[in-house]
Amino acid sequence: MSKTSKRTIFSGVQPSGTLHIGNYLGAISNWVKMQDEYNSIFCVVDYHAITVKQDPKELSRNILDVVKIYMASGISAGDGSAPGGSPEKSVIFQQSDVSAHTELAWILNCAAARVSDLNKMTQFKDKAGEEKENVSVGLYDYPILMAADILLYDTDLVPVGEDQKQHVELARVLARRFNSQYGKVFKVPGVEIKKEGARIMALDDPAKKMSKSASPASYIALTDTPDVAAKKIMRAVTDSGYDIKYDKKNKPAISNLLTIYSLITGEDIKKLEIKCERECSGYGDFKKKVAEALGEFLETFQKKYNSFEDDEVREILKNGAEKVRPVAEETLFMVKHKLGII
Ligand code: AQP
Repeated sequence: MSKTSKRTIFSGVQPSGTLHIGNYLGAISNWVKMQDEYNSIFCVVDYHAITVKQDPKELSRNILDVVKIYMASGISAGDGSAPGGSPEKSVIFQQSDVSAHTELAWILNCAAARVSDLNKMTQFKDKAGEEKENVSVGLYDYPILMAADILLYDTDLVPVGEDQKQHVELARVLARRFNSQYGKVFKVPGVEIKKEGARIMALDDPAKKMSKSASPASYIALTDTPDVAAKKIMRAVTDSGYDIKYDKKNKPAISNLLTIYSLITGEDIKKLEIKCERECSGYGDFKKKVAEALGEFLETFQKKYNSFEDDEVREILKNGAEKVRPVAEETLFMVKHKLGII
């Protein structure tokens, strides 16, 4: 991959479990829209996943499955000749295949990041909770590796869900700090967050974000059958009252379901409120509609998802790493040169 005149986007997903509609609606669907306009690099961030314990067999399965999710969502990588393939618009690769990521992370740890930067990270506080003395050092340092991922590729924009905004802001701080101390190497990246769907909430607790490491009842996996998804929607918590109204403060659960319904169908939330007022006699009817729309979406999505072979995916990852490695190594070389290592 050579540096092009197009602006570059970089983003990734951890292969830390089954991807859910939050990952899709908040991040991946946005990548699909952006890939025509941008030089697009999408990573399977396996080194991020091992910041918490992973079962080795499941991890290697999840790495391939994340690529299948990217492709089923509409990310086109590969040469288009494989079954289900389409013309290449994006590069997909596995983080651990390009060693410059961990090398740069170490350098940023030493030459740019401060303990006080990491102490501000809210995701660490949420994920570590009471266990903060016992979790891995990697979980604490995760945002520095994420900064390295982004900064290696002269990234202009990082499209992510809202939970990752603070991490991208840290990447900006580290880029500026390194540049001012050692001379300019890094482009300072921007963050791109969708207006709707940037934070899809858990079905069992609308105060928490939908998360793949939480209980399966709290999320709709992109691989859930329509029946399983319908059961989860029907059991989702609701708010007091009867109105089907978007009101995040007073009706967080219904607002979350309305957001999902709107993004899946492409219908405006206001129109859906009117439709539901006319056609639903309560939350039960409303949930049935959401479940039906989700079922249709999942069926189409999974047809594509199941059409990809493991070997095809391995080939895409291998080719992707070969394309991005020279760009990453060039940036790393410049960094090492500025530091006086090379
Ligand atoms: N609930 C969400 N709503 C909108 N966007 C979301 N994202 C994650 N959850 C939601 C976005 O999906 C992308 C990939 O996320 P990730 O897997 O790299 O890590 P995460 O943000 O920590 O997601 P999870 O599901 O909560 O994973 P686990 O449980 O493994 O930590 C990111 O752009 C993220 O913002």
